[in-house]
Amino acid sequence: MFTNAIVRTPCKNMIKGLTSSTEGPPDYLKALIQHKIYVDALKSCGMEITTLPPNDNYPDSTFVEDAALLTPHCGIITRPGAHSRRRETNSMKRVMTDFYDDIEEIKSPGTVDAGDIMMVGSHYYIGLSKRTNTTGVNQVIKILNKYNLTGSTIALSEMLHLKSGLSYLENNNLVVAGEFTDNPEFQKFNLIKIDDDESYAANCVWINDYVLIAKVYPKTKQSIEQIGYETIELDMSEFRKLDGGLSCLSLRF
Ligand code: CIR
Repeated sequence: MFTNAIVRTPCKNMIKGLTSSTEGPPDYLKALIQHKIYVDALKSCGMEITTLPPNDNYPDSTFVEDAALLTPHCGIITRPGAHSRRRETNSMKRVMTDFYDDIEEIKSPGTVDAGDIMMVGSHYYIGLSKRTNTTGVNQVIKILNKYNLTGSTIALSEMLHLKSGLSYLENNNLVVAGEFTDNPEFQKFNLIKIDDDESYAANCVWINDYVLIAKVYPKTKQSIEQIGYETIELDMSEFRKLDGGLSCLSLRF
């Protein structure tokens, strides 16, 4: 059960955000509307929302998920792998003190984007990616262990982040796409396999038995509804242009 979410309103400079997409820059006004609808969806799932103000110094700062890992026992400030994103953590630190007594921090030369970290109960899968390095992974695992939590590493080579292709929907249900589909680590789960033509939809978000999914990916929607969840479809077109998905837009705890 999650009760809180932290989000950050997109800034005008989001049009300069990092991307591998060829779709062109996002439409800022459209992104603002999509973000508002996203926040309304979180509220409809019972979440209390803390909204951080837009910050034009950091074009990608609306993707708050990467700047921190919030566990039931401690908050961890990350050290994002992209230089342009590194100081997004400053304001995150301040807001986390409202919720956590224990705040830990990833230190140089470690880098971690928390989009690379997937929580499954008290275990955390940590992607070794272009953004998250081995030193960063080891620091995360050491911190988790201190709070009786565990972590393990998953290597990735194609996706931006671990959660670009994996979403845990509780009750042993795991949405999986692309390079993770045949990974032996995940075969113990009830796998909801996403076809390549819908792989963007693999980034979805379980919140209190609702699942937020991107619009319009009918096969994914049907598979998730078949296992008993109510889905809420959200238009993510402008965030997709920056390689961002649904989970990236909030920290849920
Ligand atoms: C970036 O490249 O860092 C942003 N444009 C997108 C970050 C997406 N975050 C995530 O998947 N957790």
